[in-house]
Amino acid sequence: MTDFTLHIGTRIWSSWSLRPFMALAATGADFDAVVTPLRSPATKAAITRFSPSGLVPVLVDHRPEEPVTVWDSLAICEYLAESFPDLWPRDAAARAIARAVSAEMHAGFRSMRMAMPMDLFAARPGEGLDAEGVETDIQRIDAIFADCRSRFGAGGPYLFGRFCIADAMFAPVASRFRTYGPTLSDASEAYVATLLADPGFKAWEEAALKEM
Ligand SMILES: N[C@@H](CCC(=O)N[C@@H](CS)C(=O)NCC(=O)O)C(=O)O
Repeated sequence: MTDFTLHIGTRIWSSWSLRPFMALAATGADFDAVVTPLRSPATKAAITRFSPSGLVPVLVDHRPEEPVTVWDSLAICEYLAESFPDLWPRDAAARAIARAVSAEMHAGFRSMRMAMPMDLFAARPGEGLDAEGVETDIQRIDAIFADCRSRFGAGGPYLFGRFCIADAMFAPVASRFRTYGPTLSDASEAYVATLLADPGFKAWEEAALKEM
């Protein structure tokens, strides 16, 4: 048996599932990803069998003493960071900002989420960009990317230099930006390219192709 099972939704759509997948992939831990197909009449009943919230993602840590089940993408990432502390920046100030932007992503940007749903391999340039609130969301995300890269990114191409949970949280945004093509600053363009080339993201795409 692997150390972890990560229950996820259909990869082309499940933006919430992509986040802990990216974090788990970055740890190098041994894990299985188990897909529950979304958008089917059977979805809710199937997810409810293993998920207390009725939502994916869900992580099961197969500890010999007692398995631990964790739901919610950010809670799963935090749980992983207990065992893999490098999932957050080491510096306390950088770690605090990484947590703040992760929480902001987790709780916000509803207009962008609604108007620009993740659809991994789709190309819909311009669609959804004029919906109410979308421009404001995109400008704020662009500012987060540019600010983190300039203040904390000296050690590598990710928001805080090397990969951390904040990058996992924004990976679905990179996919959305590729699909819908908003205008971004040069710093954000470069960072989006980094996320799209990340080995965890590539592994997700490869598995998504096999799911289709
Ligand atoms: N806040 C939750 C949101 C999870 C969520 O909304 N998951 C969607 C799939 S991406 C889901 O499970 N939907 C259930 C359904 O479609 O019935 C998290 O961060 O994990």
